[in-house]
Amino acid sequence: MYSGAAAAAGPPRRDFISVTLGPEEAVGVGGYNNSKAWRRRSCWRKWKQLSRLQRSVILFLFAFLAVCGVISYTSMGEAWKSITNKSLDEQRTEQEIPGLKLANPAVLPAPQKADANHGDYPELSLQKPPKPPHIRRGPSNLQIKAPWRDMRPKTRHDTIRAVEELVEADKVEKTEKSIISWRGAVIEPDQSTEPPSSKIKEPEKPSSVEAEDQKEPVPVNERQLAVIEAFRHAWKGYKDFAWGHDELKPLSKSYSEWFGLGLTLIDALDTMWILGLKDEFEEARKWVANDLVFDKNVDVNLFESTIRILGGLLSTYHLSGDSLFLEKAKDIGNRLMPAFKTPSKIPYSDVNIGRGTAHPPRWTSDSTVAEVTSIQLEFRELSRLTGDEKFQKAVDEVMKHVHTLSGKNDGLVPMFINTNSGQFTHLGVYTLGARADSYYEYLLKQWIQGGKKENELLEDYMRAIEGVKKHLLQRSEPKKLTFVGELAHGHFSAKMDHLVCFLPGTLALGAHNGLAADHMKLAEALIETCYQMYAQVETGLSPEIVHFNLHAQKGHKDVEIKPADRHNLLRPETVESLFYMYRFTGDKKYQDWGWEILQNFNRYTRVPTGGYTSINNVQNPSNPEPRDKMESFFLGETLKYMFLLFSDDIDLINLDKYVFNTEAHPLPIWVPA
Ligand code: DMJ
Repeated sequence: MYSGAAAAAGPPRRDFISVTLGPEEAVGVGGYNNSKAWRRRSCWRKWKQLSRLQRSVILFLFAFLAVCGVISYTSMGEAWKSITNKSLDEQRTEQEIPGLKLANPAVLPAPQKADANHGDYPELSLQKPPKPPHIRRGPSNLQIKAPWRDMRPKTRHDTIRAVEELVEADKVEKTEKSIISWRGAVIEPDQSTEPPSSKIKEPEKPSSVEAEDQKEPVPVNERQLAVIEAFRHAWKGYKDFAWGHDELKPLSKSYSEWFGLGLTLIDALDTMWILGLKDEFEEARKWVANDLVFDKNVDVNLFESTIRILGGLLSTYHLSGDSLFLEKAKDIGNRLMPAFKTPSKIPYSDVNIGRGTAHPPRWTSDSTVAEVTSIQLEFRELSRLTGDEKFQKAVDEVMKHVHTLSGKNDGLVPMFINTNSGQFTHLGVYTLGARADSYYEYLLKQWIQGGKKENELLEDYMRAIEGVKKHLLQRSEPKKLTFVGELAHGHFSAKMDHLVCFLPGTLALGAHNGLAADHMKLAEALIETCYQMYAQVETGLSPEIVHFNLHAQKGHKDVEIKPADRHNLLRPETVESLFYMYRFTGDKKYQDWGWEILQNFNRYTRVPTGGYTSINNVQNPSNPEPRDKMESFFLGETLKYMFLLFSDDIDLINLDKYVFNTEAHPLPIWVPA
């Protein structure tokens, strides 16, 4: 407003604050004066010029602003203080909790994150850490990253490393998702029928023939059906009267215990598999899963439990692929190991599988040579499957030691060996029957199992067969049957155990594997003799022991039987050799001989209410004197070899892929990796 006009209009109205500028104060008139004194004087003059009301309003406004300033300063200070204190508390907590301690505590408070309130709920926070942005399974070092690491500026190197880590983590995840199957094939978990924890890692070397080579049971012929019928009849007796016990007593409809480990059931498992008896197999499997317990205070014979139980479980594992049987095999294998804790490392005959102690028989510190040298196939296979070499080491040591021992006669071994000295005892008696038989069998079979590389085994086998030829072979009269007798302190005895009838089969197996052709000739001659041990007897069943006539006498056959030897225990050896002979020659006469034997078992040993029985007198068809006992090897061996003998399928347990232990349990031949 222009002040000259207001003056001309009379005194100004007091209600208005008006500022009248004097001429010296006018800008541009008399120059610009901005000195402090001038400004102070000017302000004061202006303040004086204000009305009282105007001055009161201004003072009130200043006072109001001052009060507001004090109040807001106080509350903001509190807020700041609380923010600062919380941040420090958090730092302290993180540095004090084990596992969360920072190697290099941050100098500045860490930036607050949206979820960074774990200080308020430490338990929750520690138990369940916040998920990282990418969730993947894998080793924790690939997942857990220090929080500060991600906050560093990313260099090119960091980015490459991060990608590498992701690739690594992805690989780990894929590996974890894939499971190695028992057959050694990689399968996806959803294809797997078993939880991953029960999968068995297949050893890398040496690898075995894969079990998938085994075909589903092929259609069976009439003779095989007869074997299946015989098996079912035997099984019925066992199931009805002896379920879960060692042996059936079919006449008294009860059972006998030897080890109390369901011996017949275990011995028969792989026979049921081979015969295609799946229902029976499943039922027996359930018993193994639920009732077979080795943690028992019981003495078992090392050899018998190895060939029947360990061997049976291992072969059933191979045929069925069911890891239950391997787990059980490992259990019994471990429990048998105390037997090897002897001064000489030649094992004791008996082990208490519950207590972990072992001892020789009460009357001697000797072990039987066949027993300590016929557990090797099983323990070696157990090592291969478990990757634990202790089993193989223990039994290999026995073989190496026996290899070096003196006291042999052109490769033939005595029957006893001392567990203290490690030396043979009772020198001078040589047999291929009881107490020595499977020593010879296992020399060849270990050599085959191991891929024909262990030359000492082959050497000992070849030398022994030469020893048999030189010292033990003779011909009987009148039929001139070749037989294997015994040598006692230089005297030949024309005695032959039925047990020796494993030999034609073993010789044929050796010849099939490239050994001397004359071994096959000898096998052919010996299997004829073994057959005659049945054919020349009234019941058509062999006695336990025969004596051959060396001199022709009118009215006498080749075979003589002493009263103490005329029992038959349902043994397998002749049928076993018939099987090998048929496999390698295709000569049907071997099947026919086996068929005769089966019919005679049915005629003289079958118990109508279920089961078969050993008999006391093979010479009395009208009363063979049943003994009331069915040995486990009748189901484990005799009927199995019968079934295989009548089969024309060479892949039904292919002999280039499997080697039978001495209880007829097939184990894989190791193939080079
Ligand atoms: C079985 O236990 C085995 O075959 C062993 O080698 C000898 N004895 C019986 C069968 O006769």
